[in-house]
Amino acid sequence: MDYAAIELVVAEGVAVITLNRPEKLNAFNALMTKETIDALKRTGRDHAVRTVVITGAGRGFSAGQDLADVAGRGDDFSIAEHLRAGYNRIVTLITTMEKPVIAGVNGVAAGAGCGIALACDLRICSAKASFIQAFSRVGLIPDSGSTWTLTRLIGYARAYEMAVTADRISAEKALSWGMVNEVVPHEQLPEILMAWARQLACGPTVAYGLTKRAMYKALNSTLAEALEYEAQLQDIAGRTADNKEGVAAFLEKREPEFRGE
Ligand code: T3D
Repeated sequence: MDYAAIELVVAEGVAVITLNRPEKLNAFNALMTKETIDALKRTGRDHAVRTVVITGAGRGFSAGQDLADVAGRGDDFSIAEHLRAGYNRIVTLITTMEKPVIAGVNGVAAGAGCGIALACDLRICSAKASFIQAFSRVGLIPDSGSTWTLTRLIGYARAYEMAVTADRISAEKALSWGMVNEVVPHEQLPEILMAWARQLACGPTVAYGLTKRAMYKALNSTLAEALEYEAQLQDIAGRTADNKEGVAAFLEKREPEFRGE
């Protein structure tokens, strides 16, 4: 589709958003931020899209904020507004999209690039992938939701260690820490990533979306609140065509054919 700093390809129920500034390790400039927001809105609205993949062109996933742009800012530049209008919207679009979003981490994910990978529902990684909370190297604190996602994924001590050391965490260590779902040989990443995406795109999309909504709410709920919210959302899931199809398929001893409805 019509983008310059990203690519968006939709096929077989899967939208692939490729961050596409490989010469800068897909660092985010204003255009890439704007286009990523647009692509996430578009794919979120498109009922034909049942899974979204975010990956990077070349040898990186994303090196975060383009630091060349930072150097050119005036004194009146508001970083808070920059975050609200950019990374915060990207992270919110990913985490509230009621369909699975998979990060295909093909290489280094640093700074806001790391935050965006962590905001996705699943992370499928190349063995060459790595994660760097690079912010403190440039005198900043973690942003793009990293203070929230990373502390929940790996716990405070490891999250704080990553933040203050800005050390590179290998894909294997990320797997052992519970930051990522699978690490695969580098050459096989595109194939395995798309196998995950196509499988999820054939699933009960409404239930997948409601699961995401329920789990996010549960992260800040009491058990009693989570039980009640599950009941409310199950009421919605239980009225979908995919629920009827799943039950029928079980009783007829066949594979279900979910349509995402
Ligand atoms: O102020 C605000 O906007 C607040 C928001 C902050 C959000 C953030 O993301 S802050 C953190 C910003 N990111 C970083 O600090 C990471 C900077 N990059 C690196 O530390 C290294 O590039 C990596 C460790 C990620 C990878 O290292 P390496 O050795 O594999 O690659 P490289 O040679 O450093 O980079 C390759 C090219 O990409 C190079 O360009 P060149 O010299 O070949 O023309 C390099 O300058 C460029 N590049 C990499 N990261 C960025 C970048 N250019 C601009 N901005 C970058 N972030």
